[in-house]
Amino acid sequence: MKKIKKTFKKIMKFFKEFQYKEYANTNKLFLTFVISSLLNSTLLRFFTVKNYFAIKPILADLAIILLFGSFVYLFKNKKRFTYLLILSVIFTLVCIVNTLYYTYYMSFASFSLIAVSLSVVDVGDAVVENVLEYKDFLFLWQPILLIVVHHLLKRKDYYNRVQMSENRKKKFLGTLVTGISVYALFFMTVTALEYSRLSKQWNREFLVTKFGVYTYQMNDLIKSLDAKFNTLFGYDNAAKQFRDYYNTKDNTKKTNKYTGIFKNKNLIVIHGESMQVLAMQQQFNGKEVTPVLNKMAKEGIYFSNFYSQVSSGTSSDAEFTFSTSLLPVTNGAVAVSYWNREYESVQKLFKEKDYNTLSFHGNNGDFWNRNNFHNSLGYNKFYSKNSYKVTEENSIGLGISDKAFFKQSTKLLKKEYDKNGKFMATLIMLSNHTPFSDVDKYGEFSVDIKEDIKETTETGETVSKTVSYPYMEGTTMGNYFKSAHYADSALGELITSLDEEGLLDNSVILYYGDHDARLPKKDYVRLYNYNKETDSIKDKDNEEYVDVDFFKYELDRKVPLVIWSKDKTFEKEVKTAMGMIDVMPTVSNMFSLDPKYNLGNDIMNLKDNIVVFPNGNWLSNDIYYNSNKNEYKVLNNNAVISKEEIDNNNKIASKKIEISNDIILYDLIKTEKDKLNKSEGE
Ligand code: GP9
Ligand code: MN
Repeated sequence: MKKIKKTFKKIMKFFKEFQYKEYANTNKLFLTFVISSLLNSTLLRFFTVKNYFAIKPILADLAIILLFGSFVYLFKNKKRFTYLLILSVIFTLVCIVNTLYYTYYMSFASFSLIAVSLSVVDVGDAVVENVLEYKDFLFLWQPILLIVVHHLLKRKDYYNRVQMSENRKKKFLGTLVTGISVYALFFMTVTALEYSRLSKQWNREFLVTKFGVYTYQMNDLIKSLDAKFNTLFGYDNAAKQFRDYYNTKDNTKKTNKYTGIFKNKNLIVIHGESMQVLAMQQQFNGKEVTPVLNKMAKEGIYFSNFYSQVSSGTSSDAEFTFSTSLLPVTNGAVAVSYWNREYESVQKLFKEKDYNTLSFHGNNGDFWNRNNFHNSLGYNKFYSKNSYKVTEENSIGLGISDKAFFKQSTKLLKKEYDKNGKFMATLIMLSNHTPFSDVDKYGEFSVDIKEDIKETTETGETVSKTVSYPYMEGTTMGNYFKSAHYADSALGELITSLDEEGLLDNSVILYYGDHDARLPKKDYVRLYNYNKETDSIKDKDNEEYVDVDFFKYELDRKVPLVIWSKDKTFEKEVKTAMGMIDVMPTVSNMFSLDPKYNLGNDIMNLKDNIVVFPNGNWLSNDIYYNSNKNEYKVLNNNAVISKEEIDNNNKIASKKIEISNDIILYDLIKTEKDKLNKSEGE
C-alpha cells in the first residue's frame, strides 16, 4: 500500500511540475495527431452507439493513441511525419470500415470476418446503394489535417528549431508511460462483466461502447489470430464442457400430439429471403402484401412468435441453424470458415430414413461457399445457378427471378422424385433481397393510400374521384413491400406448379423467413406515424404516436414460420417464443427423426422458451433482454419479472452460445460422439 501511495505521489508531482506550454510548443504535430484521432473515434461512436460523452471509451482510445503514438519519438524528424501519417490512415480506416459495417449489420467489423466479406462481394451493389453515406467520408479530415499541419510547420522551419533542444528517448518514455497510466486508470474502472465480454468478443456493440473502437479492434485482432491457437490449446476444456452439458441434458424422448404426424412424407423447405412478419401484417388499399403466405399461415401451423438468429453469415447462418439446431458463430460465417466440420443435421437424419436430400438455389454456387457447405450439411445434390436457364429477362436483383426459379426447380424436383422417391428438398429464394430497387420488375402493387371522394362541381354536379396520398411510395420499405408481394406471388405459383406435377400430394411445406430486411428505422417511423393530410410524420406529442425504439425495432424483425400441407388443415397458431434453433427438433418430432445434439427444443413441448441471439440478447414470452445495455422490455403486462429470472436466463444464454461455439470451433460432434455414446451405454 505504501509503495502504491509513493508511486501515486510521484506521478502527481510529475504532472504538477510538467511544462505543459513548452510541451505543447515542441510537439505540435504529435498533439494534432492525438487530438484528431480521439475526435475521430468519438465521431464513430456518435454515428453508431451514440455514447459520445462516456469517459471510459475516451480514456481507452486515448491510451491506445498514446501508446502507438509514443514510438514516433524513436524516429528522426523526417520519418516522424510518415509514421504518424501511417498511424492516422490506419486509425481512420478502422473508423470508416466500422461505420460502414455498422450501417449494414448493426455491429462492428472483425478481422475474422474478412473471409466472409470477400465471399459476399456479389452483393456489392446493395452495399453501394444502401450502406455508403456521405458521413462515412467525414473521417478523412483527420489524415488531411495532419498533412496540412505538417506542411505549415515545415514552412516555418519548425522541425529544425525543435530538434535542437530535444531528448528523444525521454520523450518516447514519457509518452509511453503516460499511455500506460491512462490505460491503467481505464482498466481500474472495468467491471467483471465487461472483462468477461472482452474475452468472449460476441457482443461487439457493447465492447465499442465500453472500450472504444481502438481497444475493440486490437482485441479483435488478437482474438482472430488467437482462434488458430485456441483450437490447439482450448480443446480439453471445451470438450469437458460439452460432455457435461449433454450428460446433464434431459434426454428422455417426449412425445406429443405432433409426434410422427408427417412420418414418411416429403418435406419441401422454402427459404424465404428477407421475409418479415411485418410484410404479412400490411395491407394497402385493402390488398394484403402477402396474401398467399397469410392463407397458408391460416390453414397450416403458424408459429407467430418466431425469430431468426443469424449473425454475419445472414442467409447461410439461417440455413445452418435451421439444419443443425446450433447457433452461428460471431467470428465469421460457419458456411465459409467452419463448413468442414461434422454436424448433426436434419438432412442427415432424413438420409438415415432413406430420403433423398436436395437443395436448389438460383445464385452462384460459390456464394456463401454453398458448394462445400451444402455437401457438409448432408444434401445429396445442390442445384445451383448452372442448373438453371438464366436470362436478362428472367432476372431480378441478384439473379434469376423467384418465379423462373420455382418453375424450373419444380421440373428438376419432379425428375428427382420419379427417380429416387421420397425427398427432403430446400428451395432458397433470391428476389426479395436488399436493396429492393428492381421495382419495375415486381409487378403492380401500390403502397400509397387511395381514397374515393365526392366533389361538387361549379355546376352543382356531384362527381367522384380518387385521391392518392404517397405514404410508403418511394421509400425503401415501400419498395420492400412491393418486392415481398412479388415473392409472395411467386410462392403462389410454386404451390400451383408443385400441385400440377403431383408433388403436393404426399408432401409438407415448411416456409421460413431467413432474416429481416434491414430496413431503415425512419421507414418504420413513417409506416406507423404517417399523417396523410400533411404528408409528414405525426408529432411526437400526438397520443397516437408510435415510438420506434430499440425494442420495437428488434421485435419487428420477427420472421414467419409456417408448416402447411395440402391435404390437412390445422388452423393452429403457436405463440410461444421460438428461434430458428428450435425448428430442427420440432420438425424432427413430426417426421419421427431422432436428433441428439440439438441446442433448441421441440416447441410443441413448451409453454415458454428462451430465444438466444448470437450477440447475447435473448427473448422469452415475457421479456426482450438487451445484453448490451443490461435493459429489458416487458412484453407481457401480467408477468412478474425477478432479478433471479434475468440472471438465470443470462446464464442459459451464455452457456448456449459457448457450447455452440465450441462445437463449431473444435469440431466436438466428430471428436466426442464416440466417447459420449460409450458413456451413455454404460
Ligand atoms: C445469396 C443469397 C443472399 O445467394 O442467399 O444471401 P444474404 O445476403 O441474404 O446473406
Ligand atoms: Mn438472406
